[in-house]
Amino acid sequence: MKYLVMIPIVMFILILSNFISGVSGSVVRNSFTEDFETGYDGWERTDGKIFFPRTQRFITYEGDYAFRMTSRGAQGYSGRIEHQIDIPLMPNTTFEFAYYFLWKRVSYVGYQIEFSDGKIGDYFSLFYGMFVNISVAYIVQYKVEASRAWHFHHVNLYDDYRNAFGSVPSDLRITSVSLIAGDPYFTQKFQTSYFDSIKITQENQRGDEL
Ligand SMILES: [Ca+2]
Repeated sequence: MKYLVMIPIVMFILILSNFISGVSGSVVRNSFTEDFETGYDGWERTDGKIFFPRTQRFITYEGDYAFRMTSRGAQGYSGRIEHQIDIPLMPNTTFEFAYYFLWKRVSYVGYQIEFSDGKIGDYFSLFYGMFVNISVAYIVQYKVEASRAWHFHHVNLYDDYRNAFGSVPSDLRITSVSLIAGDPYFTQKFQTSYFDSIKITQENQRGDEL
């Protein structure tokens, strides 16, 4: 008798789990979240020399872990670690991120967004140097931020893109997000930076996430 009852229950659980994975699958397509609580799968070095990249729990913004990048590079980047994504850019697309730096030995530390038309958006804490928007890249720079403190920012990617380039193609997508430490003056000094709480998502008018 027990088995007869269990079979429908098992079937119900299987159907329910399919339904849940189907729902979360649709959420994944429109948003990206990384909190580094379970490692850093999907993140790949693309520039610079990076020493012992890892998640660690001594300096975190949220949860038990954040990602640590110690880099010393060339070609303009001290270090750059990229994650491919594929998310449409819509009027309600927002980008949240947190970073922390032990010191200011290179020019900047922050994040880079790439779009499907090849254009770029940079969001970084400026240590020194001067950067201006160019035809393929816009820069949002946060000045005079303290070392050894977390800095969290929340921006609207659509507004930033439109303000920089005038209009937004209707089918534009976000193709990657990178953790960056920029060394365009080729100091080649060691820079240690921490990253956490990354979220690219579509917020509705009530401030909820779709
Ligand atoms: Ca975390």
